[in-house]
Amino acid sequence: MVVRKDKTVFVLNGPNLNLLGTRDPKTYGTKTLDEIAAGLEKKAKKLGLSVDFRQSNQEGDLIDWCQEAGKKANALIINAGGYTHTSVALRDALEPLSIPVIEVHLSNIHAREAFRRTSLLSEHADAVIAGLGPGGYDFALEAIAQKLT
Ligand code: CA2
Repeated sequence: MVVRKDKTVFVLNGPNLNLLGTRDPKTYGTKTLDEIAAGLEKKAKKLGLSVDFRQSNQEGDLIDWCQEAGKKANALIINAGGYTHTSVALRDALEPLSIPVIEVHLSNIHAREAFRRTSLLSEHADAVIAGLGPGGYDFALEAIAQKLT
């Protein structure tokens, strides 16, 4: 019997994304992060992938998880929240990764305040998706499925 091992995609979410669905629906939509995770896990199954979906408000956790992704994951999707615009340390954690990395933002960061228009992470991402709401995670997963097959 052949046992297929699904390829693993780490999906990392940064600060305050645990608050999705509680306020600011105009900017971030109405779905909670748990709902986004559930939808993505369903989609992953169909694509023959396995998703490891995580959120933390701590910069160090996100850095540790990027390092872990380098050892265990086949691809990484990251919405680093506010750390996108500030964290040199997180950028440094992405730099050595040799797996596909897709940066996702729910909102169009380029159509918002000036400080959100810069991402320190994008240079070390293969692609960036912004402004498509939770669907951005789905598109990222589909792109990764294509890249990995
Ligand atoms: O658009 C995105 O996905 C962001 O990464 C979201 C971050 C923001 O700092 C980035 O500039 C863009 C913030 C997520 C906070 O989400 C909340 C949702 C509801 C209530 C409060 C915060």
